Amino acid sequence: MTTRSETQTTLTHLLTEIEHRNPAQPEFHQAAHEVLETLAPVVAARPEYAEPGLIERLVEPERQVIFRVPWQDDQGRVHVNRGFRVEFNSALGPYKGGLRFHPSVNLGVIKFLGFEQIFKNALTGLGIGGGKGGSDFDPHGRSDAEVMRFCQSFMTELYRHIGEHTDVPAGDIGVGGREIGYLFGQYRRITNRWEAGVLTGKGQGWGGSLIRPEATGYGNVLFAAAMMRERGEDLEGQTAVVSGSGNVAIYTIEKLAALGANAITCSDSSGYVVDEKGIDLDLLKQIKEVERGRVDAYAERRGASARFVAGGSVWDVPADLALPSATQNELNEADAETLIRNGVKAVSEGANMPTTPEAVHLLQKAGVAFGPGKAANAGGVAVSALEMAQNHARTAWTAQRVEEELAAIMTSIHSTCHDTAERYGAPGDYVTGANIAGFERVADAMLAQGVI
Ligand code: NDP
Ligand code: 2IT
Repeated sequence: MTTRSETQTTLTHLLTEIEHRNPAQPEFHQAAHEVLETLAPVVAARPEYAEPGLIERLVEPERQVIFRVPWQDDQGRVHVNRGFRVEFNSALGPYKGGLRFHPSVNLGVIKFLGFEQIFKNALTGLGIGGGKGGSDFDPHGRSDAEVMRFCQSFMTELYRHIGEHTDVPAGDIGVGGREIGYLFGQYRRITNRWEAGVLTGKGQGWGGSLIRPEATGYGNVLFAAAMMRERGEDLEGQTAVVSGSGNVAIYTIEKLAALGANAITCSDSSGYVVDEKGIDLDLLKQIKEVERGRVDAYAERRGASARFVAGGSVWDVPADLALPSATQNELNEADAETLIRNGVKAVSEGANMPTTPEAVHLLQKAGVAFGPGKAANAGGVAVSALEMAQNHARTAWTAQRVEEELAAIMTSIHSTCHDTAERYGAPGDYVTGANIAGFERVADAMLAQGVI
């Protein structure tokens, strides 16, 4: 019988090897550390998980595709971007995960996202494996025609790697309904197939699911509500700081309002807005979803209750709840100290890995309920899987049905993480609970399917 500390030593060696074999991929190292540092209790308790090679296979993507994406701007200039798809693990189902278009995208970023996605998708309880993709293309300031040409060029290479039973991409940063439309059109043209289930986040009327746009934000608020219930509280009357102003942030703010809480901030890469009366969602949606503008325009048009702070940290604004919904490592140690000083009760990650490891540690030590992204933001991919189910059945569910399923999935993820943490001696530690519960499901499937 291996002890926990022997197991931890083995996992630490493995982490060193991961760093060595994957140089210059700090985000991937961070994601691997976060998971492997919590697995010792389960690997020590269940000898089958100590089988040589199991965790080594888990941290090595099944396939990584990198390709050239040339496209022409409206002036006829040629640009060359890089496209990625990392097909990380298909033990539970077809690779599933979003596409990110952002200048910061590189292989390490896509690998961190793909690695997280394996455990997140396992936690949903649905039949989806883990993958992620994207490009260093920056859609900001590009015309619709330029975005269309880029998407068509991207899909002209990607199409050969994906399929409803193989790999099913969706949106992420910089990829929303508009981009999914252009990508789907090109896939359909090249393959001459109506294969609705090849992409999710499609428009309603041509295979999209109701509530998919809302699902990540709504799901995160439901997860935060479940954590608050554990503390004997609900969301009624709580104030919230939300970062970001994209898909996840907008529907986080919407669901908070529906449950009686008040989101008083949003942000983008230019700075943040504080609105004492609470964010006016119609105005934010108009500026972000229709005009594709910046958040300072919100403060300008909202009047006296709102102000724009250029740069700065949204986490300086005191609130009961914090829901980071922009990007990785956007909430650091100093931010965590400020949040704790201001009495934050819960932090729930709408974004992927937005909280640095030092910040997570501080928040947990201070007794703040902390919901890790792979559990808290799983509502998006869960409804993507429901979209796939509707596509396979050639049917469309009502919004009410999808919302009920989403709520049930989030409740189940919360209780799974909560109970697993308790079972492995870490009560209240949702990070450990999420990692172990996700790992158990994937590892069991990998063991059953042999060394592949
Ligand atoms: P969007 O592109 O719709 O919005 C992203 C928002 O975050 C924008 O306000 C953007 O500001 C801001 N942002 C992005 N990068 C940075 C950066 N480097 N610094 C500061 N601000 C930044 O993306 P989503 O809302 O879809 O995604 C947000 C997060 O949620 C990501 O971490 C994503 O991985 C995660 N997520 C998304 C899911 C989904 O279904 N869409 C599901 C689960 C997780 P700006 O416009 O100025 O760049
Ligand atoms: O990070 C994520 O879970 C997503 N971007 C959504 C993935 C999906 O396939 O819906």
